[in-house]
Amino acid sequence: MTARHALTRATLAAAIALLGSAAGAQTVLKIGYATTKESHYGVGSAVFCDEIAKGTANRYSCQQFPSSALGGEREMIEAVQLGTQDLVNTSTGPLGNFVPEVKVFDIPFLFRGYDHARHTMDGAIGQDVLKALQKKGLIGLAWTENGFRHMTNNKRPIVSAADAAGLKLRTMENKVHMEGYKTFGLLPTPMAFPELFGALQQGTVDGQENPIPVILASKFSQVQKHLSLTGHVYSPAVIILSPVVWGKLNEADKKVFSEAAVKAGAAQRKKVNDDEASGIAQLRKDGMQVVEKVDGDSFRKAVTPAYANFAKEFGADKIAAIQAVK
Ligand code: EAX
Repeated sequence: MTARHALTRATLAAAIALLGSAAGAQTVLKIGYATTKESHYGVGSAVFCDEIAKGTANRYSCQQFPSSALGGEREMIEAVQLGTQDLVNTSTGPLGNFVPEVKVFDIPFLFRGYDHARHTMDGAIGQDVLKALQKKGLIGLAWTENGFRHMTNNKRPIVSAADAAGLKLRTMENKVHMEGYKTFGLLPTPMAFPELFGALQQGTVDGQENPIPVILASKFSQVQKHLSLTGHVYSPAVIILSPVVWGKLNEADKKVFSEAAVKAGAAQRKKVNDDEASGIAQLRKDGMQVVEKVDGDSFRKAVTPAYANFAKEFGADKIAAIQAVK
């Protein structure tokens, strides 16, 4: 391309953009998530929305739908795939049903802690899986975060796996979790998140498991007595864009959207850190009895036999590669 051509093209693009904004060509994208606007999902989504508005001179902005207003996470992912919803900031809980590559991250006790999990998601392994969403008609813009999951229940304090045994526990619609939790002796009951508070209130299930930010934002302290810091599995989250919207973006806009999602992920992780730091005290204040010193080895020992199946499903080499991330 000659310099003159490049210039003409740039001028043309600017003219079209100007024409667009002059004509008020503003696109308001719907973004949904499970928890409140003040929660980690809300914090991350707000950053994403600010960044795309800034980066596209307000040609794109968002309308936020917190607190599962657009439905459960599985429903929202489906809607984004169909293009009837533009964006979702969702946990990977139900995502493995759409994109099997995601499921490996749902193995209990796979990650040693936040650094390990975040390095894995940000590194080659995590980024490859993010790209795999495209094959299923989902645009994974960036990993955000839900956090390490802890158990709550109304029956007894859980210190070791023996205490967990026999409890009816709501799980996400996630086969890997369910298989893992069965090894703890739990009775996993899959249920969409919007039904969970009521189910806990009515005693349909004894307990549930979620990261501290979700337990706080959803006020589970009102319906659950015991919290145990089991940290038994990492719960990644991701901002997914509809391929319908993605197809309309020019290259510069695509870059703006992708970078906005990365910034959203950083802000969401920071909120998870903050909630982890201050949340336990808050939940105690709200009346929960908290077991901080959990016998993690009893859970790890229980789940070890299931790793043979996980290796068959995902490849022992894949699991080892994740474990080897520093
Ligand atoms: O993503 O369903 C769940 O328990 C999730 O952790 C929650 O919807 C937040």
